[in-house]
Amino acid sequence: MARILITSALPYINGIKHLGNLVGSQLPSDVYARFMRATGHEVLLICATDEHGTPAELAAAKAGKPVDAFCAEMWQVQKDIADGFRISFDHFGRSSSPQNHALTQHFAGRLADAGLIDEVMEKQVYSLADGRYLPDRYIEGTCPNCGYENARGDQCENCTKQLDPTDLVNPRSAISGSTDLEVRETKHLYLRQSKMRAPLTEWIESKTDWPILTTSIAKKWLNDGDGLQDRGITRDLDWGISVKRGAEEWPGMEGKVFYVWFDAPIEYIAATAEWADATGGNWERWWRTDKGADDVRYVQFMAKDNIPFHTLSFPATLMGSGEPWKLVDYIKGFNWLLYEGGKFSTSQGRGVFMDQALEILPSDYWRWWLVSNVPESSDSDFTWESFQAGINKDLADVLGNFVSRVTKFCRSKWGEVVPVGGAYGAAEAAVIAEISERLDSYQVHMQAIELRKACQELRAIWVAGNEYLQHAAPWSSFKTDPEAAAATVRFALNLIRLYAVLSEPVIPDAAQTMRAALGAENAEWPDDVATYLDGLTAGAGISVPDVMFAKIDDTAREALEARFSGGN
Ligand code: B3M
Ligand code: ZN
Repeated sequence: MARILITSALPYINGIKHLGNLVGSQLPSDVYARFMRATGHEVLLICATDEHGTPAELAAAKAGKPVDAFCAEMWQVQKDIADGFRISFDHFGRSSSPQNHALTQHFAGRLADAGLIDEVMEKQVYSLADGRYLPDRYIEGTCPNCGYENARGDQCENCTKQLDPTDLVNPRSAISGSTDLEVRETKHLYLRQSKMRAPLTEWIESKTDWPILTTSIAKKWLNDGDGLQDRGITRDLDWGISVKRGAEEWPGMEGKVFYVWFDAPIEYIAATAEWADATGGNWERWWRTDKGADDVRYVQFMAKDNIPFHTLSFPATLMGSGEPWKLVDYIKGFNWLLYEGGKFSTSQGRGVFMDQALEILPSDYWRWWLVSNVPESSDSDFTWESFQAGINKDLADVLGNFVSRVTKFCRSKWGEVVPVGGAYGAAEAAVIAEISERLDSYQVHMQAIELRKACQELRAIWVAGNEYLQHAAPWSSFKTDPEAAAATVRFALNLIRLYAVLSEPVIPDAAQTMRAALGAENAEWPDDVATYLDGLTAGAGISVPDVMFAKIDDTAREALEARFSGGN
């Protein structure tokens, strides 16, 4: 038994996420956590909302709410949606928590003591009308290169030229449109990441088992020069964690806050402290290698754009502190989920958002399609046709149909009990042999977090039951050899119990339905398949569950296609 710390990238607070965000961290982290718990490991699954930064301030302003109230509300919304998708977080925290304030300030103090922080005077654009400094992206004007009128302060979208806000002709605030801007000098803290090159390189080189996607991105930024540039870790904003050196004031930094990407990964630790405060748990046992965390295996889940921050900046913070913090052992990064061949778009209403998904269909339908099509080795494409096929074929025709046929046939011939009599023979032995092999590889894929392959095995395990039932045909044998038919149905009911347990990491609600039908609420993960498939007591009660998966017909699919195609 191992101890496994799992974190899912923190969803940004400013809006409800789409299915692409769900499949890129929260959902796979949950599948892995559920599998690891089911196979007897001690697991802590942590996530939180990422609440600071300009986008949060602007989203709050747009909603006409104070930013703290806005964040509190959106935290609840995101938490409810995660619950709706049955994401089994042990704690869903908030990066604005007091624990994160203290820890972020603590790290800044330690980094400063280690000589890893520089104080730098910078020129920043201040908007008198907005009463605030404007980050580069919030300054617009005419591109000096191509004359495009809506170029942003960091880059011209039209000609792709990288810009400084001071390059823009006729600059204006993207927030208010005001041109009453001035350049002011302001002091900021820079993390001297460049000094961490040697330990970071050595650490990344040692991670020979990481997925190629993760290491290739990490090494690109490491060797590119750019990735390890010294990086500003403070901002002139109101909302955020005040810049302090540990518990002390930081002269010259009054009224400034830490950059959102500095405090967000620290929230992984702080959220664990939040969990500990709420439950009486011990967070240091998960995070401090001097307090037991050297036994922990730490796995992170994230989309690929977040990889540089997790392979360079956050480890630089942890290592640079000079304290014994637990570093990540394995980073599972994901490619993009496309929507009907293109991008999901919030502004155009293109694609399905997490709240809408749950209004349309139960969470297991989404979980099954998303996990079995998770963008592991390349991007994957959500299409309604593929979704319809996945639900109708895999869930309804294969799994749902098996459960329904077996339980209904049982009820019609023996009543709601596990049939007594008969004995297993060669056909059952063949299924046991096949499933034993497939179970091994299902477990290997799950342990390796190869979720697509794991789903293929799971599906094949369901198919094995269907084929067995088709051949054994108890509805025919019942007339000539009722004992044989009893054995077949008893074996098939045992298969349902096995399916409940094995399917739980991916489709937990359906698993619960199957468990309940078999009176197998407490069934544990199988060890030996042959013994397991003889586990139900003959004569014990069963029930016929309601239809587990309804098919999606073409009319319904077309309506969904039209509804989410964008253009609003
Ligand atoms: N909030 C990225 C995002 O929402 C960012 C992840 C932080 S993980 C520490 O896409
Ligand atoms: Zn341009």
